[in-house]
Amino acid sequence: MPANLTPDYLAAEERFRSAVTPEEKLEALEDMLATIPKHKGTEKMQADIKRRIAKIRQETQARAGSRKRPFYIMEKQGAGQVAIVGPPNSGKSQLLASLSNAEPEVAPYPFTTRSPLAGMVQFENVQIQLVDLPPLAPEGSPPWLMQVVRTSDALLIVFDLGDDNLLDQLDTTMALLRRGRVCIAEQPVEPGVVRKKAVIVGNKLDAPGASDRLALLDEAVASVAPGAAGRHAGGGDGLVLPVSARMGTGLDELRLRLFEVLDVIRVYTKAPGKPVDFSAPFVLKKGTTIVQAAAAVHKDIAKNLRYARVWGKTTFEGQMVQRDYVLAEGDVVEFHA
Ligand SMILES: Nc1nc2c(ncn2[C@@H]2O[C@H](COP(=O)(O)OP(=O)(O)OP(=O)(O)O)[C@@H](O)[C@H]2O)c(=O)[nH]1
Ligand SMILES: [Mg+2]
Repeated sequence: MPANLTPDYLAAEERFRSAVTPEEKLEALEDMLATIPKHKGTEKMQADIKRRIAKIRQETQARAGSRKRPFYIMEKQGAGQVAIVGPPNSGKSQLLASLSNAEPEVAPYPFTTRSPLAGMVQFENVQIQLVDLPPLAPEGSPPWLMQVVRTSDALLIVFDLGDDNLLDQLDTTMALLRRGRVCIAEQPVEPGVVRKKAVIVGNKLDAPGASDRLALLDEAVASVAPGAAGRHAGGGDGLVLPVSARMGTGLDELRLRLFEVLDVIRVYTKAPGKPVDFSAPFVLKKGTTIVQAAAAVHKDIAKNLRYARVWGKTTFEGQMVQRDYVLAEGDVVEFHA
């Protein structure tokens, strides 16, 4: 019996043949099943399509199962992921609570935090992900902690300005990071050691004696990790940023430094003759070129790109630039094919 296949069915079958991913195949097969004429002559074909659908479903489910991440791997979100590290009880969780909507447990004794918790921090028109972690301590930290530290984009190291053993905190933290094969200073790294940029804060600025201890910490950081914190645009002369997570002091400056430590730029795209939407930046790595930015928007834009116009602090209004032009923070780009 002739199957009398419809154009819709044939189109779906064509899509199935050119499908690459299991998802595409599944979608095409489902369309084939929906559009195939339902009569005796197509019964075998229908059964065949159903069998193939079942097989793909089974395979994708099996894959999803085996790819399940361990609990401590936090999916990156926003402009970048910053891991909060430091000695016990320094106020890491309080900082996350003060900067984001997350509600970590905060308590006046050490080793309160046992598993990671992520929260999003708003900085102007972007969000930065912070991950609160158990403390780095000589008594021991969970074996997965350094893995989270190593895969993060940058670190927020929190010390306790209310603690007389402040310099021990610093030495111990640096030693434990090194043992975990992470370095934060601008030293040449040995194989297997990853270098992380860090924002270093002295928390509990409201505690008695905190300012004196801040001066000590600043000096010590300058000698053990010069350049660790990098240069920053905001105020504050020292490497260590003083904050009070409890009182909210210094948190605006901290948001800025969290953005800076990620080494990213914000770029805005516009269509010719249209206004710019400044609320939705593309967040790109420093050093990104025009053609790389185009690829981040859509691969076809990059492929067909002839030139772009850029409005920014380092260009004149609407300057024509080539594909290899390196973008700057805040640039507005108009792609031309
Ligand atoms: N005075 C003062 N106390 C603070 C500040 N921030 C946090 N604390 C207190 O310090 C204690 C420890 O705070 P947590 O945020 O739990 O410290 P943590 O670093 O997360 O501790 P662990 O999870 O054990 O590593 C709590 O009693 C907080 O209330 C601050 O800015 N000023
Ligand atoms: Mg904590």
